[in-house]
Amino acid sequence: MWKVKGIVAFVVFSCLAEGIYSRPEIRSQDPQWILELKLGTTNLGGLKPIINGISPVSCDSSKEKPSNERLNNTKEIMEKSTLNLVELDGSIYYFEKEKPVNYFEAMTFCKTNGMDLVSIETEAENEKLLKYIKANLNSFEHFWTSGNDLSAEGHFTWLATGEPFTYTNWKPSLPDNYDDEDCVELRNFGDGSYFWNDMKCMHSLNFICELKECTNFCLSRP
Ligand SMILES: [Ca+2]
Ligand SMILES: [Ca+2]
Repeated sequence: MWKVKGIVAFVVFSCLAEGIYSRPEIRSQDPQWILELKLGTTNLGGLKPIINGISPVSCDSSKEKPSNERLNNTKEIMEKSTLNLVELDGSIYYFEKEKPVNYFEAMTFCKTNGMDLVSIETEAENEKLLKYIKANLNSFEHFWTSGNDLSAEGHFTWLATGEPFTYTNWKPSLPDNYDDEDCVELRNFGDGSYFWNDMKCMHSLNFICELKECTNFCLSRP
């Protein structure tokens, strides 16, 4: 009997401790999707339908689509989206250049269109984006990515995937956290020189959305 009571007490204490010490700070100015993340009522891996009639891409590895079906899905999205999507080596991006917004508004825009702010995980992806920007958008200086160190200063992660940075392309001497900068931009420093910089999240910048089929993070889930 005492053993049962002990187990019950332990469970109750654990739940209380979880509530007291682990609950993220909820701020009224947070966008709805951030509130949902903090409250655990949404799943970052899930994608909303981009257009009526197109199913969201599943991140359940057991339901991974064959490559030809993925290609058809990509083509369908390219044909039907009202956004001016760009396909670069099989990946789909959206470059916002008309309406600069803060980091949170940029992520909200991407997510409500079935995408995420871009995560630049490899040198090949960075080069691919730069090649397109240099050829088409070289008059634009700033683009938000999904990178930030909001949760722990100096520890940068991609919000879209939850993964820490592995590949980076910081300008030398950056990130500098100047006046508490926590969100990562891809920036034209002039003369065709593009690097990453940490920037204050509330600045209004252009941004890049990325349509991810499914991340390694999702696929590694049981
Ligand atoms: Ca910072
Ligand atoms: Ca900086």
